[in-house]
Amino acid sequence: MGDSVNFGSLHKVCTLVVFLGFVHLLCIFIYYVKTLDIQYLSMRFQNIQSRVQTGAEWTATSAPYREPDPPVTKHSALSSPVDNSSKLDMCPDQPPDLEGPMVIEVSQTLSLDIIRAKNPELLEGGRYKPKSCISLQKVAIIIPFRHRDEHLKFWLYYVHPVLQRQQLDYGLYIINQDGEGTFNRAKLLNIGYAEAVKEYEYECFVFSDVDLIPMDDRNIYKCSSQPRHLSVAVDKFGFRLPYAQIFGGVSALTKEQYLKINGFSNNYWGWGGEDDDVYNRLISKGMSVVRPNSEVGKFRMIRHKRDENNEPNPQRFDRIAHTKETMDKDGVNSLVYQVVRVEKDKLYTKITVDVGKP
Ligand code: BGN
Repeated sequence: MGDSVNFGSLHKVCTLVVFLGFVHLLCIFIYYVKTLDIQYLSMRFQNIQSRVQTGAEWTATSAPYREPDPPVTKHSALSSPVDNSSKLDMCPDQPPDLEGPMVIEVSQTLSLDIIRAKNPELLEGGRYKPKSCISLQKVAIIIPFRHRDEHLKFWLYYVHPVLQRQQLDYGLYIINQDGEGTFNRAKLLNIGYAEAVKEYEYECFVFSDVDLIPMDDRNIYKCSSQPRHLSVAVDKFGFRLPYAQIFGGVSALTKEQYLKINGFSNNYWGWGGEDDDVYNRLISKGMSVVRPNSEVGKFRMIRHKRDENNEPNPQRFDRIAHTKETMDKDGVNSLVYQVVRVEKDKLYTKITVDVGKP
């Protein structure tokens, strides 16, 4: 009888101990959950997810070129000492100071000092943004270049004031091919893109030949919802579009449009075809080309003799016949080059590059 009483109380004590143990564990668990930073965890989770996505995009091609981290915007370089940009309105769709048709004279002698004096609001590297409003787009203007200093002076003299009247937040990049090897225009344009995005959060890229001067400032150097061809009526072609698919001369692509087509081909050495290849890329990705009318789209081409080491490329016909098959492997994801020199002037950023050989 006494034994059974002892066993009964022992059972009660054990039940109590187990119960207290359970309550203790429950308290620890509740405390742990309360101290967790749920927001931090969800951020970490999103971060991991987005890295997996971007990684897949780039590693699939084992590309030497990588999209850089977003540049740290150096506000001090572009704003007045007291940054009042938060109080500014967006610039209007139609900039108020445009002049319309312009007279372009390419016979006078110009010096860089005269051009610098004419553009006092430019900042180091050929950068500008309006003081009175927030630009609608941040635009990188990219010019492929070699031995065309006289043409560049006319371009700077005429186009810088136009871009400022157009109220653009812009930077000018002259991509100079080093050495005397065969010229590669499209690869220089890819390099311009890759170098510009390292410096600023450009949203739009205008690719321009150095010898093309707009004759009407209503032809705004910015991007549209579809890729834009700006040089539609060049004097050399009788102010007419030479053929419906032309995309050379001056054209504008948003960052998204450019990346969708994997940039431009790096394999067009010598003159011709690289712009037709870009057109094929755009069409194959379901985009179309938009243009201003032939009044607004007038351009003067500065006359020149054929450049040395830029002979018509005999491979261009074959290459443009195979754009669709090659474009995913040949473009900004396979871009390899060496920067030889970077010069920052008030009028431009000039980047001399080694593009290699065919
Ligand atoms: C085309 C060139 C373009 C050039 C325009 C204008 C070719 C490819 C073979 C048909 N295309 O003939 O690259 O921009 O002329 O000069 O040569």
